[in-house]
Formats: sequence, C-alpha cells, structure tokens
Amino acid sequence: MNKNRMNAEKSIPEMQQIARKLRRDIVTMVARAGSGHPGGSLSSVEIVSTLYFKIMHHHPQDPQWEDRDRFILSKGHAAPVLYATLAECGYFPVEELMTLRKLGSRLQGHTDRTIPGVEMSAGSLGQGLSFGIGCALAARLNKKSYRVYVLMGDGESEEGQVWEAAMAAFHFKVDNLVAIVDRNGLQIDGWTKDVMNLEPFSDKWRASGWHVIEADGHDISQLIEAFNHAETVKHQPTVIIAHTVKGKGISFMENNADFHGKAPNPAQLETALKELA
Ligand SMILES: Cc1ncc(C[n+]2csc(CCOP(=O)(O)OP(=O)(O)O)c2C)c(N)n1
Repeated sequence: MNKNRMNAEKSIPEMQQIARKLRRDIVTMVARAGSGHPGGSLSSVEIVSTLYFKIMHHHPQDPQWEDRDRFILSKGHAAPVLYATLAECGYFPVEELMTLRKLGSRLQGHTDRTIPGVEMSAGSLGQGLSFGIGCALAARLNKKSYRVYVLMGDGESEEGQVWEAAMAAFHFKVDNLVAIVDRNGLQIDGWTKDVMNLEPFSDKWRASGWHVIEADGHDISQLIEAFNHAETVKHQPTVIIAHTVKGKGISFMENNADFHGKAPNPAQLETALKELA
C-alpha cells in the first residue's frame, strides 16, 4: 500500500507555527460568523494538526482514498479546528473558512460529511467512538491497514454511549483505533468535576480493557510519541488522555467556559490576533 504521510518531515518549530496560524484562523472565522465554538477548538489544535501533518496517511487531493487513515471529530462543535486544519492541508481553499456558518456555505457550524475530508456528520455528542469502531472493524474485514482516530471531549465522555463503545472496542480487540480525549476540564456549563466528575478517569478506561496513555495535549513531541506508541499496542484499543487548556493561546479565553460557544467581538478579536501574532 502506498502510504503517504503529509509533510511528515516538518520540524517541531514549523508545527508550532502551523498551530499559531490555525488558532488565528479559528478566532477569525468564528468572529466573522458571529457565533461558534472557539474554546474547544483552540484546545484541540495540536492534537488535530499533529494527526494531519505528522501521523495520518491521507491525500487532500483525493479525500475518499480508500486506504486513508480516518479522523473522526466526535465533538462536532469543534468544527473550526477541523476546517482550519483541512484547509491548511489543501482539502479546500483557506479563504472558504471565512464563510463559516453563512447561508449557502459548505462549512456549517457542526461537521458535515459533504465537506471534503470530513468523515462523519457530528454534533450530537457521544456517537463518534461507536462510528470509529465501525470504521476500524470494516478495515479488519476488508484486510486494510488504515488506522482510525476519534477525538472526543471530556464533557462528552459523560455520555453513556461512550462507555458502551468502550466495552465493544475491548470485546472486539480493536487495535487499529485510537481514541483521544481532549481533557480540558471544562464543558458548556463549567468544570467537568462540578457537572459530572469523571475521575478516576484513566482507571475507568483501564478497567474497560483499554491501553491508556497520558500526554500534554499542547506538546507536539509528546503527542507524536503517544501516537507512535499507540501503533505498537496490539489486541486492545488505546486511549490518549490529552491534558489541554480550553481556549489555549488567548489569555481571556483560557479556562473560560464563557467562550465555549461564543464569538469574540471585534475588539476581542483584535486582542486575540495580537496575542497570536
Ligand atoms: C447529546 C448532546 N448533548 C448536549 C449537547 C450540547 N453541547 C454541545 S457542546 C457541549 C459540551 C461539551 O463539552 P466537551 O465535550 O468537554 O467539549 P469541549 O470542552 O472540548 O469543547 C454540550 C453539552 C450536544 N451537542 N449533544
């Protein structure tokens, strides 16, 4: 199989530059739209960009390439981070990002499969892991070697379906799938520990039969190591608990649940872009 890793030769400083650019795109497109989800998009920037630029095998010019690794954004409200990354890879023009949430635009507020590079229409939380297991089992049945990556939120992990899927992945020994939890500690209504405590979180995954890796979700080297390590784990699924900061990179958005689903106003956008310059 011809496995092409896009820009795999990029250095860590170059990856950090890409992450800054993606953050600028995210806040700008959400501000232009006047609505959207910046907080959980900003916390996932390194996770998503490391996958697309360093780990996954995919062809932006051929989004349906059947041997591509699959990325499933289960927390579909974080669409801006996926759109910005796909555009940066070349799936569609970067200028199109500014049509986010506009009438007639392909780039709806939550991910839609009609967008080149988007694998799953999402937005109703809790479904992506089940979908990903289906893709992973299909690879096994079809004797394909592609891998499946599912990104979930920690608030999303309060959904019962996530744990049904966790059981199924262990039962079927799904080792070509990696779940990543963006563990930013916040959800729509505040801290997860106050809304529905998830701890002992990693023990729950372990008890469900998963191999657990913890990493700093903003440290690209740690993420690369975690994804490479995951590839060596056989006969059981792997979860990477990525510790992140919601709103990462913009002082007034960091750890602020207010910016879960709110656009910055023009003055706030100016400040944000200065911080990300
Ligand atoms: C089934 C379902 N219930 C509720 C919502 C509304 N909702 C959208 S985002 C969100 C919070 C999600 O928190 P988390 O998964 O931690 O996302 P992140 O902080 O990473 O953005 C909620 C409750 C939804 N989209 N789907």
